[in-house]
Amino acid sequence: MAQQSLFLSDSESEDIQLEDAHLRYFPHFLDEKKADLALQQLLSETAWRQEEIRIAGIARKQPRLSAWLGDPNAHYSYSGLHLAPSPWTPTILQLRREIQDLCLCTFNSVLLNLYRDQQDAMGWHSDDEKELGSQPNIASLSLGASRQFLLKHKTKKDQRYSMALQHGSLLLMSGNTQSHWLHSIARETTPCAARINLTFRHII
Ligand SMILES: O=C(O)CCC(=O)C(=O)O
Ligand SMILES: [Mn+2]
Repeated sequence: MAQQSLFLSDSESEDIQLEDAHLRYFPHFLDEKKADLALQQLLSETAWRQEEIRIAGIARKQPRLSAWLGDPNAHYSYSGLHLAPSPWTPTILQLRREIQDLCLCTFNSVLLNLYRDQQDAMGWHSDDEKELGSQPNIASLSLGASRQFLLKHKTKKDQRYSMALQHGSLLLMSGNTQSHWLHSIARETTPCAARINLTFRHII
C-alpha cells in the first residue's frame, strides 16, 4: 500500500526516492530576498553556544555553534547534553508559521546549528531520541552556504545518498526515515561561508 503523504503536493518540490524513507525537498521554500534577511537576522539575534558533548565517555566541543528554542516544556537530550529551551523569537515564529502551513503539522521546538565555515560539521546520527516519538516529522530549513547532506541506510550498506541543501531550501523528513537512515554534514576541503540550519521538531 502506498505510504500516505503528510505534505501538500507542490510542483516546486521533489520527492527524494529512497527505500524506507520519506523525504520531500523544496529548493526554493524561501525566495532569495527572504532567505538573505532570515540569515542576517538569525546570525545576529541568536545566542549561539558551542556545546560540549560526550561520545563513548569522552568530552568534546561540538564542531559548530548551536541554540535550542521552543515551548517552555520542550526539553531535549542527546549525547549527554540536556537542553532547556530558550524562548521563541519573532523571526523564528514567522518561519515556523510558514513551515507548519506547508507541511500541515505542528512543531514545538527548533534546533539551530551554525556552521561557521568549511571546518564545521555534524557527525552521523539519526534524530531518533525517544522525546521525538517513533515516526517524527522533522522540517530542516537551510540558509547561507550550500553544504552536502549525506544519508546512509543503517543496515543496507550499499544505500547512500548525497544532496546539496541550498540557501532558502526546506527538507521534510518523516515516516521511517529516522529509524532506517543516518545523516551527516561532512567537513569540506574548499573554503565556504557560514551556513545556518534549523530543524523544527515536535517534542512529546
Ligand atoms: O545541518 C543540517 O542540515 C543537519 C542538521 C541535523 O541533522 C540536526 O540538527 O539534527
Ligand atoms: Mn539530524
